[in-house]
Amino acid sequence: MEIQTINTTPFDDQRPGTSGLRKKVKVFQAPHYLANFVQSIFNALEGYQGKTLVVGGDGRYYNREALQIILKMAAANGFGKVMVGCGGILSTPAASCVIRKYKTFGGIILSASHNPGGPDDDFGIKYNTCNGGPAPEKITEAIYSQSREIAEYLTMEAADIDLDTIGMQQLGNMSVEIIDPVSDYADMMEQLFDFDAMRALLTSGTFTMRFDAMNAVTGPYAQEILEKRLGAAAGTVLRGEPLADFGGAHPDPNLVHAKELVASMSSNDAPDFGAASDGDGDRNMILGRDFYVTPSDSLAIIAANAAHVSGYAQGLAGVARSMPTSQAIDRVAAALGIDCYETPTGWKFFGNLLDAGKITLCGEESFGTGSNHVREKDGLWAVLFWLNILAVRKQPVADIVHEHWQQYGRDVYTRHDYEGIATEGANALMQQLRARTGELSGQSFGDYTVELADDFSYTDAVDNSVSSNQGIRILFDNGARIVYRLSGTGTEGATLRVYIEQPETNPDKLEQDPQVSLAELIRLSSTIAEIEKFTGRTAADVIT
Ligand code: G16
Repeated sequence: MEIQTINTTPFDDQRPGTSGLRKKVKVFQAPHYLANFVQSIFNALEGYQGKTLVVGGDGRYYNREALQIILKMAAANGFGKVMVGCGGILSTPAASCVIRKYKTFGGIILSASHNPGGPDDDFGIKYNTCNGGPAPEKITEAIYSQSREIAEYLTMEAADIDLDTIGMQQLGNMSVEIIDPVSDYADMMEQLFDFDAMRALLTSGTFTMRFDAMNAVTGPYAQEILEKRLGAAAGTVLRGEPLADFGGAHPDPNLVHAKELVASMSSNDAPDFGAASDGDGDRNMILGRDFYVTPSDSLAIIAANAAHVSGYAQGLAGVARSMPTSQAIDRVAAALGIDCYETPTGWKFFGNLLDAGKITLCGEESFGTGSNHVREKDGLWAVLFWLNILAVRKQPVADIVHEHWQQYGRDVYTRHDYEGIATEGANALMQQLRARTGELSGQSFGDYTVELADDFSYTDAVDNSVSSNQGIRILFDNGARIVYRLSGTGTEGATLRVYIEQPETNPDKLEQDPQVSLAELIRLSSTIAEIEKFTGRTAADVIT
């Protein structure tokens, strides 16, 4: 098997976004496109000769072809071994778990997360470092600069690896180990949670749950853990087989894209607990009977109830949330007397805080929750955390949330997304807002007076690195906030995200629909940023 040097020229659009490089499948299929990026990853790294790499993906269209390309390139570049999930499958949190458990050099995860899959839809690739987490900005920027000057890449002429048989194979001097993608992860969950109590609840005959795997990667993990190890009734896991195109569905666990599950939670025979996960298994949505738990509330409630869960009962070192995530977790941290960090959007910003032991739990409004058990957000972990709380507290989901609001107050919250808007208009909107932050401070809009408006900048509490331009914040003197940022995960045009939040402590108003409670702020969010003028849109496409 001979190593081949292939001449190539740079592509100018390979800067990783919020979470790796995401493009249409057809872009990745263009000659040299994927190989250029993979070689750029390797060129940005040092000291991997003879070391082990983990590779796997969410099973979406082009996953297998991409894996074969990466395996040959890893062999030609001198890796000693690659561990691959059987069938090319590894959920994002499971990949993080395997990287950490086997102390590998790093890993490559193939996924475009919650974006649709199929020949005309999205694909993605990202590099994770030896801590199991997404590469920090200094590495993603180094990969990008390599991609701008790449002139050749290394590969190997060899037969394809059999991805479907567990065991060892050889590719040149590199060994390839096909591993069970589920068992290491499932074993870890068994260490963190009280499986006996959860099994007792699920087999009690008085409690039912439904988990929607959305035809995506979490199906086999949920079947093993919920149905096999915890004894949940067969059929508890819906849409459990990972499909290359997610069955034509959009694997994003929110009220819009998991609508069958949401509808079933309001039916006469609704289960007690409902949950869903996304394309690559790192996001989660939590539902009770006729009740939706916002991701921001879910994070706060998990933190407030950590003492009930054996893996976390020893106490929390601290917590963190991304800037646009609601301040519900801040209230819990204050009550517990622990630090609460505010980071930019992107799981990579939690890595240093977790590694340094400054935080135990962290989460984002974008349906991401996690802990120091891995270095990715973890959908099934969040679902199991809730199940553990339900097994101990023996109350309905809605009651647990209502009691939480009574105790801590509620941060009424909504996110309005304007999708697929023209990039120029989106950039112009952000630029004018940025330019006006100074003049906005002190201005009043009806009952709302701006205390501070700025473009969020973050200084890492561990390595002091600074990340600027992370979103426009408008903070009002009554604790309300409006935040504007452009998504860094889309593949078509731009998506403007507007995050709207207001604290509520009046017991009579705690239960109100957020779209009603926040009506005035929602209106202000549109007029202050002149959304219609810059985007032509009068209403958001997705409201969560
Ligand atoms: C990724 C990141 C998250 C981020 C989310 C949304 O999630 O890992 O940290 O919150 O994107 O980012 P944006 O608002 O820029 O679209 P995932 O699940 O897509 O990998």
